[in-house]
Order: sequence, then structure tokens, then C-alpha cells
Amino acid sequence: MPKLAEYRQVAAGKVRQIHEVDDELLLFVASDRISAFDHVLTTEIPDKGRVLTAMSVFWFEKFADLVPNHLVAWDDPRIPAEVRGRALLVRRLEMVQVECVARGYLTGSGMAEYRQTGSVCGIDLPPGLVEASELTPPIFTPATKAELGSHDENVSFAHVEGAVGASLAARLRDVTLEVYGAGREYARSRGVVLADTKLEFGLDRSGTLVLADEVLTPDSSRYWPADVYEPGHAQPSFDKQYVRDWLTSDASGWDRASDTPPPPLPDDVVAATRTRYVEAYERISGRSFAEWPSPE
Ligand code: Q0N
Repeated sequence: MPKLAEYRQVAAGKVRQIHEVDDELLLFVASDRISAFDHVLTTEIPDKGRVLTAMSVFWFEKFADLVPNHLVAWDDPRIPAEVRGRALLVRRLEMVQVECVARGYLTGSGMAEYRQTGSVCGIDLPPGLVEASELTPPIFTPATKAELGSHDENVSFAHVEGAVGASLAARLRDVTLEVYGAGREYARSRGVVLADTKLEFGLDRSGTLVLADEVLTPDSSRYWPADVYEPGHAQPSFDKQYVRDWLTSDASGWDRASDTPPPPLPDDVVAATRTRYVEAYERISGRSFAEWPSPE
């Protein structure tokens, strides 16, 4: 088995890295790091990388006949043993430089823009919507990647057309809404509200549009528990709520408004959060996380 260090790192995000395997293949590696309130925490959540990888694979397989994807293998001798279960072998693509966001509920930057303008990414919405209102039908709200450390910037559909051409723009919108719509209905049937998602696409050598990155994971999408869903206020996060509650409690001693980094998480918050990630995977996929590969 190769060592991860033998594969040159070609890209890194806050919690994921990409390494080069050969001319055609990359290794997409998810870490156990977690972010909250725009900080990457010093405490890791054991198994988070494996859970999100398993979830991505589940969705790639589910959507395989809707759109081709970059997944080549999730258990393969070219995957180093040290990252087994949290690394995917993927096809190298020409990435489309558009963050393809679909929203079925109004929250986050979508809500902020609606409050200021009554529209999101140039899409007029009806008046009277509140935090977490359902959007029927869901809307395509593309964004462009900002510098590391700042937030992606919402753009209009016309902006995407200008950047990639009208035909690819339309295909990005249509596929994004199809994937999100299918994911939302499926998740709902399993007691989870999939509020929104961010997809990334690439083009293969034949010019075929291919779904890349991670798909419908809690890091790329907002997951809310369906049993307490109620529009009009901020919804609890399915996965990160224990972390947010502790960080904003007196017990943490942390001031979110300060520019100090958050303190390490207590063991009980880590354990509860790990359980939530596993629960999200098992609820959505119907599969047992115990069966997912691990380094041992
Ligand atoms: C690629 N990114 C941005 C780390 C990952 N299949 C691919 N082929 C070529 N390039 C990429 C992929 C994929 N997926 C994607 N960088 C390279 C994704 N980053 C975001 C931050 O975390």
C-alpha cells in the first residue's frame, strides 16, 4: 500500500484535502476536523471523515443514473491504509468554477439577501417569508468562490451564463435542482430536512458534465431534524447543535464576537456529536456504519 505522503497534495480546504494519484486520478480525503462559527476547531470528531465519506458514496450511488460522478473507488489498494474509509479515488476533471447551490428552505445568506432585497441571486420571492420558510419549488442560487477565509459570493444566473456560457449554465442549474430535489424528498422520508446544498461539477475530456466534490454531506448541506421543524426561527442543526450550544454557553467561556479562537470541546460534546453524524448516515442510508471500511 502507498503512503499518503507519496501523493502530492494539490488542493486543501478547511477540512478536506486533494492529492494527486496519477494523471487521471485524485485522492479526495476527508478529515475529522469540524468547523463552527467560521472557525476550524482544535478538537476533532472521531470518525467524522469516514461518516461523511460513506454518506457521499451513498448519494453518488443513488444519483448515478441522474448524473455521472467522479467516484472511481472507495476501497482500493491505491488508497493508503492510513486514510482507508475517509478517502475516495476520483476522476480528475476540469472543474467548473461555480458553486452550485440549491435552496429548498430560506436561511443563511439566502435569508440575509431576501431581507435586504426581497430576492436571492436575482430570483424574486414572495413577500412575508420568514427564517426557514420552505421554498416551493426550490431555487438555484449560484455563488462564486471567494478568497480563503471569506464567504462565497452569491451571483445571478446571468452572471453564471457570462462565466460559463448559457448552455452549461442551464445544465448546471437543471442538474443541481434535480439532485437537490431528489435528495430532499428522500431525506424527508427519513425524518431529515435537507434545507439546501452546494454541489460542484467538472467536465471530463469528452465535455460531459460530472458531479464532483462531496455530495449532500452535512458539511456541504444543511441537515435539520424534521420532528422539530418550524418556520419562523433558526432551526437546530442535525449534526453541529451540541457544538454550537456548548460554544455559546457560559461553560465554554468563549465570546463568539471576539476574535479569539474557540476553546477545545469537552469529551461529552465530542461523543454526542460523533453519535449524531453516525445517526445521520444510518438514518439516511439505511446502512450500518460498522460495515464501513476503517484503517484496521
Ligand atoms: C478539485 N477542488 C475544490 C478541498 C476540496 N474531480 C476533481 N478533479 C479535479 N479537481 C478537483 C476535483 C474534485 N472534487 C476540486 N479542488 C480540486 C474542492 N476543494 C474544496 C475545499 O476542500
